[in-house]
Amino acid sequence: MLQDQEAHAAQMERTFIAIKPDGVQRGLISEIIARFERKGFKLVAIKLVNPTKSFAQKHYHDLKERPFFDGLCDFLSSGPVLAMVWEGEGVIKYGRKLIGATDPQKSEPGTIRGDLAVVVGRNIIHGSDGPETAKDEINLWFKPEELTSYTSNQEKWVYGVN
Ligand code: IDP
Ligand code: MG
Repeated sequence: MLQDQEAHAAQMERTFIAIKPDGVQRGLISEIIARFERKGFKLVAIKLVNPTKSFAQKHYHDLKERPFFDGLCDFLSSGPVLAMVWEGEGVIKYGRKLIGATDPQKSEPGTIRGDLAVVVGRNIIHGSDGPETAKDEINLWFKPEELTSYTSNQEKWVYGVN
């Protein structure tokens, strides 16, 4: 069924996705990007960054009481992270589905963590867990001028928008 342009625009969302240092070091950037791209989601921002430990602590502030917090922040700040923003209908929730469960031992085969990672401390990828965190994380990692806005050539075929 064809959607109209307004309904489509109203359902568009953005999420923050990051390939952690283990995913970068293991050469999994193209594999991971391909999964989001082939699905039909649209890349609107991307950069390779070396976050400081205090930046990592900001990113994971919700987890500061957890015993693994310090090691997690050391790890995130240990090497390059590929920071991205992906756009699409339902991309926040579905991005988490593509990623799989936090613990790769529990992630389904077919998911990124299920197929490509083994332990929770090296689960290769981060994805925002809801609309509020998506907004906060995009603002933390990107300046407004680093976010692009464009109509992809595929859009009418992915969404059936007339
Ligand atoms: P998520 O990445 O699936 O959203 P969160 O619960 O938000 O999972 O945890 C953030 C990150 O902290 C995880 O991706 C993982 O790298 C790490 N982490 C979570 N639980 C544990 C644990 O029990 N031990 C070690 N690291 C953990
Ligand atoms: Mg999380």
